[in-house]
Amino acid sequence: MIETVYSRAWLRCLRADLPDSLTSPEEVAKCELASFLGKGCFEIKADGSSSEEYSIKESNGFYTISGGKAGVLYGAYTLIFALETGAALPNGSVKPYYPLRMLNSWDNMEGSWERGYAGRSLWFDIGEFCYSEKRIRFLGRMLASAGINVLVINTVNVHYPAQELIRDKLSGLARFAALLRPFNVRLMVSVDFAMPLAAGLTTADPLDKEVIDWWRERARCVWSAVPDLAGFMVKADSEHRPGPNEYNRTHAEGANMLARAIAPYGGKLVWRAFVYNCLQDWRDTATDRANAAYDLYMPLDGAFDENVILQIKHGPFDFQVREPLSPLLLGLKHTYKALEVQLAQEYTGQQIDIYAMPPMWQEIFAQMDAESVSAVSAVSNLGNSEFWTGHPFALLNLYAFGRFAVNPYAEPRAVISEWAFLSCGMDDESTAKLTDLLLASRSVYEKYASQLGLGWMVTPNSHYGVNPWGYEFQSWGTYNRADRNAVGVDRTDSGTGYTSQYPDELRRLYENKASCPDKLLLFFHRLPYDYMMRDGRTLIQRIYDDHFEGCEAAEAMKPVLSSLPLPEPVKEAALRFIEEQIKNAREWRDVINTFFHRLSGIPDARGRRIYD
Ligand code: GCW
Repeated sequence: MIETVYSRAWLRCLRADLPDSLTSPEEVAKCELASFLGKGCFEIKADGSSSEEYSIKESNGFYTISGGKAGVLYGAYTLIFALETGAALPNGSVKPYYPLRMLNSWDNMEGSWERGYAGRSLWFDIGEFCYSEKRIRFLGRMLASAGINVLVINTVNVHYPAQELIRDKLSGLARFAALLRPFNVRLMVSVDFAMPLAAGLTTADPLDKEVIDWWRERARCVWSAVPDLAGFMVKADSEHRPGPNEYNRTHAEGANMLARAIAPYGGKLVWRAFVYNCLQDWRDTATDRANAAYDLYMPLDGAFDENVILQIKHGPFDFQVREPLSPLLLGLKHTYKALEVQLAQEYTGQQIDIYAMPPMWQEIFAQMDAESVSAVSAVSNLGNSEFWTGHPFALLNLYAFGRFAVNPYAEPRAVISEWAFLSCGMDDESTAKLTDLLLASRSVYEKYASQLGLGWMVTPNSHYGVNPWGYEFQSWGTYNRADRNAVGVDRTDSGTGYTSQYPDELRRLYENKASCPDKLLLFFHRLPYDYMMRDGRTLIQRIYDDHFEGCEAAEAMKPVLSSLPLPEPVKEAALRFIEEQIKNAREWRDVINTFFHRLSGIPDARGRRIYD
C-alpha cells in the first residue's frame, strides 16, 4: 500500500510522530510538551482521576499543568497553542463544556464512506479493520487537540458486515480502541436494531424476552472486549432502517431495551431523532416533513431511560444551508439530548466549495440554551485524502467543532483565525485576510446556492450542484412548490402548522411574514414573486440579486487566495478548488435565475443577463 503523505493539519508546530509506546493521556501530554518546550520547562501533576478538568500556572517561564488524567492532556494542547499563537492562558480551572464531544464517521466497512468527500475510510477496507497505526495515532492527536473525545466508527446505516463489529470483530475493535485511548478518545459503535434477526432469532421485538437476553449477552461480550466503549448509536425506523415501529413498539420502548442492556457498563445509548416518512406522495400538500420529529418525540418526553441520549439534527430537515433551529431541541424538557451537526459538506459544497461553519454554530447556540443539550455530535468530514478533508480549508470545521464542543460560547473569528495561523503559519495580515474570507464563506455559498431558506434545489442523490426541481416530484418530503405566481411552503398556522411547534415568542416571529427573518422567509412562507421585502426590493429581484452577488463574491475569492503566502501544497489545492467553486457558483446563478425568470416572466430590474 502506498502511504499518502498527509497534512499535519493544525499540528504543524508539533513533531510528526509520537513514539508507539505511549499508553496514557498523561504520557502523551509529557511527550508533546517535552518536544515543544524542552524538558525541564514544565511539570505535569495528574491527580489520577478521570476528570477532563485542568489548570495551567506559569512562573518565570516554568509551566505547571494540574488536573485529571485526561485534563492534563487538554491542558498541554491549550498551552502549546497559546504559546504558538500568543493567546492568553486560561485563568483558574477549566474543563470542556460538554462531557460527550462526538465525531460520527459514516464509514462503511468495505472502505467507502457515506457522504464522504475526502477519499476512503481511514480505518476500514474490504470488510475489515485496515489502517496505518501511525495515521490513527496522528488522528488521535488531532481529535484530542481539538477537544473531541468520542469517535463513532461506522455509519448509522449499518449494513453487513458492520453488524459484526459487535460480534466477530471484537478483537479488531479492541485493538483500534487501544490505539486511541492514550488520546482520551473512546469509541462508539452504530448498531443495527434488527441484528437479533441476523443472529438467527425470529424477531427483533424490543419487548421479546429472547431479544432482550440476546442484547444483554452482546453487551457483556462487547464491554468485556472494550471496557471503556462509550456506547451504541442507533438509527431506527428511518430511511428504511429497521426499528421498534415494525413491532408496534414506541421509540422509548426500543431505545430503553438497548439502554438497559448496556447500562451496567456505563454505556450511553444514542438514539437518532432523524425520523420522517421518506415515502411521501409529492401531491400530498398537507404532510410536512419538517413536522415529523417533533410530532413523534414530544409525546415521549420523559419516557427515555437515564442513559439514553436523543440525537437531534440542528434543523427540522437535514443539514440544509439554512434551517431554523429544530423545535424539538427547544421543546423536550425531560430527555437527554445531543445536538447533531454535519461537518461533511453534503449540502454545503462537498468540500469543494469553501464553507466555514463556526458562524452557523454560533447562531445555533445563541438560539438555544447551551445547557439544554448534554452532548454534541458531528458527522465527520475526514477521509484518506492528502489533507484529510479534500479541501484543506474544510479541516477548519473539524477543529472548530471541537472548539465549540469545549466552549459553545466560542467566538467564530477567534477560532477561525487560530486555526488559520496554526495550520498555515502566515504573517498577521495574511492570517486576517484568510480569516475574513473564511468567515464570509457561508454567506457567499448561501447566496448562490440556497437563499431565503429555500433548500433542496440540488442534484438528486449526489446533492452537489444545482437542480431546482430535482427533489420536487420525489418521495422525500422536500418541496419548494414553485409555480408561475409564488414559491415556498406555507408552514404557518394557516399552512402546515409547523410554526406551532415553537415556543410562543419564536412562533410569533416566524408566523408573521413581516417579522420573519429574510434568511428564513421562504422556509416559513409561500410568497408571490412581487412580494415587497423589507429592504424595498421585490422577492424575485432579491432572488436575482443574491445569485449575482453570491457568484461575484465566489469569483472575488480567487485573487485573495492567489495573493496569500499559503504553504504548499495548500496553496496549489486552494487555487485548484476555487476554480471548481466558481464554476459551480456560475451554474447555480444561471440555472436558478433562469428557472425563476421562466416561471415568473419578470425581468431583472438591473438588466443583467439571465438566460431564457
Ligand atoms: O442526509 C441524509 C443522508 C444519508 C444519511 C442520513 C442520516 C446516514 O443523505 O446519507 O444516512 O441523512 O442522517 O441518517
